[in-house]
Amino acid sequence: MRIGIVCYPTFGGSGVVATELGMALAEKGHIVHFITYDRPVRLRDHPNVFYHEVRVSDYPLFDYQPYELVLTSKLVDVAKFEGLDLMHVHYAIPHASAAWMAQRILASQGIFVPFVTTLHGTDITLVGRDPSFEPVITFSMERSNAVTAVSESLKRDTYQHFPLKRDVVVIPNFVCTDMYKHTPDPALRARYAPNGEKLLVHVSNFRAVKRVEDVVGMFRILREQLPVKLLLIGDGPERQRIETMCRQHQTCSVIHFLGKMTRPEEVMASCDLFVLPSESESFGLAALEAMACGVPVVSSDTGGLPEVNIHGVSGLLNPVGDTRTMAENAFLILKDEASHQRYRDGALEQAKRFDLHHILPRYEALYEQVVAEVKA
Ligand code: GMT
Repeated sequence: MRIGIVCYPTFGGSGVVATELGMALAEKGHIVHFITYDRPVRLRDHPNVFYHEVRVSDYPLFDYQPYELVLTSKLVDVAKFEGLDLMHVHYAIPHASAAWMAQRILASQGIFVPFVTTLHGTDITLVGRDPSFEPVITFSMERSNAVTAVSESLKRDTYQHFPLKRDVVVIPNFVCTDMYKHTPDPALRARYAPNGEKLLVHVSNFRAVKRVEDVVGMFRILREQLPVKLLLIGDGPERQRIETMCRQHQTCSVIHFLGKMTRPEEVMASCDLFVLPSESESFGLAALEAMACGVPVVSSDTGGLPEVNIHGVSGLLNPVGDTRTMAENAFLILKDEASHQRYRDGALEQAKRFDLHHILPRYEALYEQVVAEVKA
């Protein structure tokens, strides 16, 4: 198949999922065209992968550049000249409405290209709930040839927040377990945990919804009981505040900010516990990636996280904001080797359920169904 993929090319989970999906499809012989405003961070060179940049003009009349229109034109162009069978847009805003517009323009020229919309979370639970977006999102979801959500929880949220009548198919996020292994790097451990401390890790875009202050909060409580260090990976609006907080607490020698990394799993694979205390999380891809490295997870009990992190198996779930319980649960996991190993094994087993090889055929089957429906 010839598939056009639209996503946000940044470090967010939706862009990672879209890119890894495209790479896996290319590996299976599909031709994949990425249509994005920048090269997706996880995109690798492959003979079946092509990248088309959406270049928004900086005409001085525009206070706000019309990204959606430029994307629409690009979609029309790529669909027409590369002979796309299907467009797959990740994140509803504004990708689903751009795809619908492109579809209508193509149809006016006698070309019919279906599109699949994948909902990732904040497009529904945060940004999408803004009433100024609601009519467009509802409309473009209704007009998508298929809509998928990355968890049962996100599917429920979608029906709760939008007056949607159509089906939403759940296809969970995935991880390539061949790429993620528990392979501790002795040099990294020597650098950050020279005295055999347990290494805690958190990866996010440091937005308020991630509650990074709770990672630091639970870490400070846990530190009273256990020799631990903390690695914070990623960057975003909250980073400065968190860094200032750590300086005030004089914890700079035990908390390390590593910034944005293209391959965080290389660090995670050397860590002992992943912490994800988010306010809301439709899935929690970073937690799944940690689990695939054999790293148990202490997370909040919110959104899609209980579908990914199984309480008592791959890690432990906690009420949002309850840093004391998070610290107690982290202690339960790390307190002795037997317990830690049991959770490590549980994390690996649970990650295998989301292996790429199980999930990819579900997308392929959906694509085939959608293409067959429009041909019928
Ligand atoms: O978490 C973010 O802030 C980024 C956001 C995105 O759109 O990239 O992530 C969402 O999509 C990910 C991939 O499907 C999910 O794993 C995240 O849970 C989801 N984030 C939220 O729901 C807050």
